[in-house]
Amino acid sequence: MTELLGQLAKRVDSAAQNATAIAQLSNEVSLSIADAYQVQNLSIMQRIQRGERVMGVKMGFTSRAKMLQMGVEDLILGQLTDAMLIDDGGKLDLSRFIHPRVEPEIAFLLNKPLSGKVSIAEAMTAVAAVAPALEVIDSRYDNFKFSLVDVIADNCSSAGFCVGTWHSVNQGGTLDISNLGMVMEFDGRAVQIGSSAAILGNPWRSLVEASRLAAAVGSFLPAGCIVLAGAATAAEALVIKARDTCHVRLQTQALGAVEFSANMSQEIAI
Ligand code: OOG
Ligand code: MG
Repeated sequence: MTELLGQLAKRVDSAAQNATAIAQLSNEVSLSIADAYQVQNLSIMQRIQRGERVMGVKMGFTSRAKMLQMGVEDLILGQLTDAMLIDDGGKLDLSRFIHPRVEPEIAFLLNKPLSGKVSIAEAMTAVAAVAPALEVIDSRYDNFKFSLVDVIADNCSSAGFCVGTWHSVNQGGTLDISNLGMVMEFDGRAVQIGSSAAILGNPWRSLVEASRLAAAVGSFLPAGCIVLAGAATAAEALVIKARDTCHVRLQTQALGAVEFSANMSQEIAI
């Protein structure tokens, strides 16, 4: 079984590297959730062998809008590496991806580890700062369609993340992020509008769930880790023509904005 899981990890990893879609793994093999997380871990090990460094984790399906869009109703946890980081205000080359989508998120920066079952109050004391974030997802599966185990094995579609200015939460009391307006724009046009309340009713809850899910796979969230809380709205397809640019921006209440410019460095052969 371990050998099979290793082969599946190579399959999702090379699909990501070559920006080529593959068939869902579940068409061929029956995987448990634990198997799927093992495939995810083995694929991250491939990245580490190429010199990438794990910077954090991301939660998925923490909002109703995302569950409905993708037809999956369970929370999932994926891993973020430095190769996925997009500078705030930076450029993103979309030719690296298969069918990228972008979603509005909130990021946490931990200054203490979190492990196992924790309360919201405990989770809060482990957080140094909060920031607005944009996540780029790119399922390695044909037509962006998958089952729960498929998406877990594919590192929860993780492809890129862009974090805005960090707002310290430990200085001068609390920062209320429970119901912040979030507007995601493509070239100045609003494409998704929502509230941080859509993330499990309160984004802090996502941190509690991230700690629980990490423990379920024998892991924890270390100090210095970035945690993406999950999209507040449905994801928006980032489709542009060769040589065009799309300016993607998320404006949030209280936390400010985060943005990047997406372009295609290569012509797409038709
Ligand atoms: C899976 C990733 C979900 C989120 O924020 O809910 C996710 C997907 O939709 O492909 O990142
Ligand atoms: Mg996301």
